[in-house]
Amino acid sequence: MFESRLAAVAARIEARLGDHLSGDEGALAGAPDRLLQAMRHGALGGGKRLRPFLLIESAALFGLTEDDVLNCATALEAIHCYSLVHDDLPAMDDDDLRRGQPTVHKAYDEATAILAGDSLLTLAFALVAGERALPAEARVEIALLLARDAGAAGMAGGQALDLAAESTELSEAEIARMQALKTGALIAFACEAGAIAGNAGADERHRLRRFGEIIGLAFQLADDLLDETADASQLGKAAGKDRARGKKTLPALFGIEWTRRRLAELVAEAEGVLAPFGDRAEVLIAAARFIAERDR
Ligand code: GRG
Repeated sequence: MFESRLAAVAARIEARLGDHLSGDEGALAGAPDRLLQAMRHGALGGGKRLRPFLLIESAALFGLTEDDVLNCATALEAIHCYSLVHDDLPAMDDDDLRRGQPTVHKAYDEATAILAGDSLLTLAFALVAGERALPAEARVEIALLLARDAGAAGMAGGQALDLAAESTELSEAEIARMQALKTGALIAFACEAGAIAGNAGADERHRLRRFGEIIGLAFQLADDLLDETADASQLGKAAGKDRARGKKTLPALFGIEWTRRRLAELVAEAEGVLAPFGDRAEVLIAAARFIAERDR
């Protein structure tokens, strides 16, 4: 049930991204063909689309439909895809493959990959601004939150801390901060943006943010656990490099059993935060479980 709902949202995000990246309309009308192709390469044909799913389901808690927030959800996925395109660059993780395909700089070239990432990031703000079903104040608030959570005080800042960690050892608390920004900020944004779109009260909005932060932690922990339990042949190049560099992760420090227990605790905490919503939060709770127990 949960997986089919996720697949349905993923298909809609794929279609909406595809429409925008055709370059036939909106902010991308008239963009150079090769750049559009590189953007499509980086954004289409793969990915779980979890972040837009969380945004849509958070908004649904307040009675909004998928159509009401589809552009905001697509914007979030565009930013996620930009981050992956840039993360794969030689100056960052230097990866050849992403989602089973050559990375954008391998399929095109480095400069084009930088520009494709830049353009996906920029597109995101046009999509939020154009979310016609939402009042203008909500669009502005979501855009400001997105700027914080994707930028230097959020995901990009977390990436900077991660890169700096290659030359210094991080403490457990520093690892947690880096991950909360690098991976957690966009996931927390997804849930809080749904609450803003739904005109939630302060307490409800705070609960959605907190839920997002908790499942963001679980997401990263599950990712590190997948790397830790994979044998060398299953490891992606990035994870293999991380392991070779001796990069510290919590599963590497505390072991697999500790990690599984911690994941179960995080799911229970996430459930507690959403308890006041009762059965309405069922899909979000299922998402938390999926994130903690995922095998991909
Ligand atoms: C370059 C500004 C900038 C930021 C990069 C997100 C990120 C920051 C780097 C990605 C590196 C990485 C593999 C992090 C681990 C967690 C993560 C974000 C995994 C990929 O997300 P999924 O599993 O990917 O949602 P799909 O392919 O499903 O979209």
